[in-house]
Order: sequence, then C-alpha cells, then structure tokens
Amino acid sequence: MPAVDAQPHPFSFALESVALLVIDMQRDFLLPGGFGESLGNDVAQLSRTIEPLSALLAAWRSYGLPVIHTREGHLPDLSDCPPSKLARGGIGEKGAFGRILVRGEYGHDIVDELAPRDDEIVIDKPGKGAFYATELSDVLEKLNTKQLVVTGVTTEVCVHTTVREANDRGFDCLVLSDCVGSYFPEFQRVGLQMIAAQGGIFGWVADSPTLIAALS
Ligand code: C5J
Repeated sequence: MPAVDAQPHPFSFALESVALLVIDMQRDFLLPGGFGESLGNDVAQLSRTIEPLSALLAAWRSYGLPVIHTREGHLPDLSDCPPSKLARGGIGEKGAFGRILVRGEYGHDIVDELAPRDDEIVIDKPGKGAFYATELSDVLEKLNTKQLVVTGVTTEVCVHTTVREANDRGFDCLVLSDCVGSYFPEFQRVGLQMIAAQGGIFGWVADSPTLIAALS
C-alpha cells in the first residue's frame, strides 16, 4: 500500500480504491479575460496549478487510475441556479468566453492543458460542492472508491466544500497543495491549514511530487 508523506501524518492508500478529483479547472476561473479576472482577481494564483496538475495527470493516467473532473455551471435556462446565486450577478450574463458559467459555453469548459480524456468522467455541478445535486456518489460507489486525491480551484470555495462533503460521506481526502489554488494567498494558506488541523479534521495535505514519488 503506497504511503505519502503528508500533514498531519502519512496518507496510505490502495490503488484499487483511490480516485483523482479535478475540481472546476475551467477557463472562466483560470484564463485572463474570464469571469474570475472580471471580478478583479489575480488569475495567476490559479494558473500556477496547471503545470503540476498536468504532470500529476500524466502519472495518474499511466497507472490507469480513475480521474473525475468537475465543472461548476448551469443549464442555459438557469433553472438549476438558486435565485440567491443569480442575484449576486454574473451567472448567465455575457462574458468574454460566452455566457458565464453556462454549460456548453467556451468559458465553462476545462482549460486545454487539462482536457478530460474520452474515458474520464466529467461531473457538471450547479453548486460549490461536487456531491450536491450530482451523480458523484453513485460514480464513486461504482468505482469502489474510498479515498480521494483532491485538486482544482478554488481552495477555499469548491475544493473546501467538496472535501467537507466527502469527509461527511466517509471518504479519506488527500489535498495537494500545489494543485489547488485560491485567488487569495491568505485563503490558500489558511484553507490548507484548516484541512489538516486537529489531527486531520477534513483530511491530509501533501504536494504532487511527493504523491507521484509514492506511486512509483
Ligand atoms: C467559485 C469555485 N469560486 N470553483 N467556484 O465560485 O471555487
């Protein structure tokens, strides 16, 4: 059983019951000119995750292990978007890459470098958490997944919400510090600390080179 040097203590996992979750690596969050940048955010804080995540994906795929991608977004008629989220603005409006966070639009899709392969699962989610109103629980049950390696953006929003949901559903989560990103350096630091605090209250934290080394 591989073990990864992690905080707060080593993370052991079984190859037959682990899956990689890649959360919301979408153009609208990551690319200059997209929704994220239009809100005044520094997208470089997110795009720095693309390179380590590409390397991790290559290693992960070489072992034939499952990869699940998620995308935050809504139906074109926005019927799955809570009025409270709509009222905050942005969603469904015309952005540089099409209607913001609407399924089928260019900006809603995943950045080219991390494009899902045809055999990989893509979960479209209306909320921050990947379990809310999606088929993720069923997918993980079918795969016999017990442990999740969690990557993506943003650390304190969709990554945190998903890790908390997963934790309550009995999954062990390893969050990779260099493969998750926040627009806010302080939230990145504290967000990761919160995962591993109190003996790993939500999970474990390591970096991707350490995980890749443990795989080989
Ligand atoms: C946000 C996300 N931040 N994927 N979405 O709205 O974290």
